[in-house]
Amino acid sequence: QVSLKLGCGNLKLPVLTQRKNFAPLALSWMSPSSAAGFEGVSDRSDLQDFSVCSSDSFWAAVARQRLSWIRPFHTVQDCDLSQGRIRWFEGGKLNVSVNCLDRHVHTCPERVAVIWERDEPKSEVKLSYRQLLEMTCRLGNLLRRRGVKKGDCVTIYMPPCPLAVASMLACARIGAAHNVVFAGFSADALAERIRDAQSSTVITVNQGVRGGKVIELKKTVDAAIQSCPTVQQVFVAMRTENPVVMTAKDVAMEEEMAKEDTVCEPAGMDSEDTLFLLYTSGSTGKPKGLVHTQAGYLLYAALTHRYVFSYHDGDVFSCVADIGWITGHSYSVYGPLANGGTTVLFESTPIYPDPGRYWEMVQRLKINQFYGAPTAIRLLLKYGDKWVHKYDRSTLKTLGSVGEPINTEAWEWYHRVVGQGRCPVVDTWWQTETGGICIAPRPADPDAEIVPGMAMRPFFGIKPVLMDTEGKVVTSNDTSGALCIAQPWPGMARTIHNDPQRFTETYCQPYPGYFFTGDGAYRSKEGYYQITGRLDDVINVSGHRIGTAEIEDVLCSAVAESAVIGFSHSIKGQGIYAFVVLKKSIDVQEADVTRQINDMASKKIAKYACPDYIQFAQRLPKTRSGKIMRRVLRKVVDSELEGLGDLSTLDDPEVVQEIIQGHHDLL
Ligand code: 6R9
Repeated sequence: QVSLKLGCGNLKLPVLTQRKNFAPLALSWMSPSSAAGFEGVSDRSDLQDFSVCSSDSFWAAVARQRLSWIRPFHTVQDCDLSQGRIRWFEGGKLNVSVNCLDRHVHTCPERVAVIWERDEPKSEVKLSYRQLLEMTCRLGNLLRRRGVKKGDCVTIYMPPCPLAVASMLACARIGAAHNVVFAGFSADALAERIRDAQSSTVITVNQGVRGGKVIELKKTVDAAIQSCPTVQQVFVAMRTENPVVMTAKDVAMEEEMAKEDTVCEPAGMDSEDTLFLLYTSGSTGKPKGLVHTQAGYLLYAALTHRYVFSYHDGDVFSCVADIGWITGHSYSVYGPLANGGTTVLFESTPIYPDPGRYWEMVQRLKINQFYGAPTAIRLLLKYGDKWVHKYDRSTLKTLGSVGEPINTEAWEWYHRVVGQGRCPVVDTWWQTETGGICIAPRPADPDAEIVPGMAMRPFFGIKPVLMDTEGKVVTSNDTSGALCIAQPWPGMARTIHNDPQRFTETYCQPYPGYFFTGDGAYRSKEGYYQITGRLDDVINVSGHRIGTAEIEDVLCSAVAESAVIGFSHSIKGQGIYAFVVLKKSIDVQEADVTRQINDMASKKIAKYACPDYIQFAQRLPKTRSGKIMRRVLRKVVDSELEGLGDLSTLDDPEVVQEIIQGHHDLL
């Protein structure tokens, strides 16, 4: 018996080899230069061209080579971006968990699949592919026994841990979709996502532990499901030793899993069946549940993981994002596991117990690729080089950055201090919508030039285009525009759950025939891309996307009127600045309203949604038709008073002076 200590919940895993053979596939690494015999392709740059110009041939070959199919696909793709129709590998059947687990258990059962870097330093837990498969199978059987069926959607509200990964894969095994909700979200935000996904099953832990603090996750689930009539059962795993009150709906997860068989028949899934929903913020108040499907998503996550980071067999890969975000899905779970890799799940924070945490972990776990967010790099930079120098980072080969633009100072520190000037820094641009990395310095050539702070080059099969204000494609270089992608790729989201029309309107209609990303970009003289930021009302706080309308929705009950904008913040990238107008009728103190706003933002959304500044104003600048002129507010906050622009449509230009004065008083 292997005793696997998962926090407190002890799960005994009998040492068994799998009894059934689920169509193993020897994973042959395609060498891009030999390029699987693509016609006319002799080097990596040819391969890039081929992948875009002969996209169907490229993706068909890669899909056959990289994925293990139960039944081969008959159609590579059937897409029409102008209609919002996106389908890949139709006719094909496969199981994602088999691709991530079983086939590696056949070739290397004892290879470490997951290293769980727990919040408590130096207490990591390692699981082999065999152990992770057994855990997944037990959970798959348990879910099945408790009535979860193919096509259901299970909500997972857990911090990064092996049981969270097993939960995702167990859903995939039995054909249920998962909906992972970031465990920092409030009960209200969780409830909204459970309701929209119509989940009847939720998986959580008794308590989370982060930065030495205990977080009451089960209590949050209890509060959330009060307003979720669909929820019938809650699986509770034990992360700490503290017992929690169990209700009639609750299932003690480890105890029940221990009763299950370690073999679980995988469901044969169609390529286009849903693999997961993941909610993200848009420019309206309502988060959107983006839908990702089986084959195309997995293939794209695997291929990008392999090539962008130059991941090789035996490397230890560490993506420190939470599994509640797309980065955690694609690069902590699906990409590395599909490639038979070893992935680190990071439960802690960059400064717990001290600002050396990442690098001490790199030394102890011998990490080869480290993938993190600019906000953390900027924070660590402020603590100084000594925290980095203390630890041996000689195992590091590639450093990655994701989630927001990385400024040159942070890029150079990451490169020079963390990577000792010898590890390439790959700034990777992508989104929840794109499923995997779309623009990054080194998809094709591992020795290609990298310009600091630039995402640089499109990945295989990706054709970025910039659009001008008239909606025409900009063909020249050294210009900026709205970033679109000209042809479909397998990893892209298929639709928005419950709202296909919003998908088409948001992504497909602004530039018909193209996928609109919502970001602006600059293309340099050399043809390299740099992302300049969102073009819509979405702001990016420490790499967390949040719609200004979402925050305004929360504020509206406390104040008469509000306008929320993003501003440049030295650590967080962007901060939240709220202009509010108090209700006239009641006598309230500004300090009370401030407290109320912060309470509500963290209660209704999450802590990171609390404004950094709240400016109380008598009124807001509006057009004569009553629209708030956010452009003016942004300029005031950015101290660009010369560039206020045309104020002739303002209802009362006086108001601008009041706003400027109020801003000065606040700072
Ligand atoms: C993966 C992820 C997506 C938005 C995206 C953009 C910003 C992400 C970036 C970047 C500049 C990068 N973004 N990576 N901006 N450089 N390397 O973060 O997904 O949470 O959906 O956010 O984040 O604005 O549109 P998601």
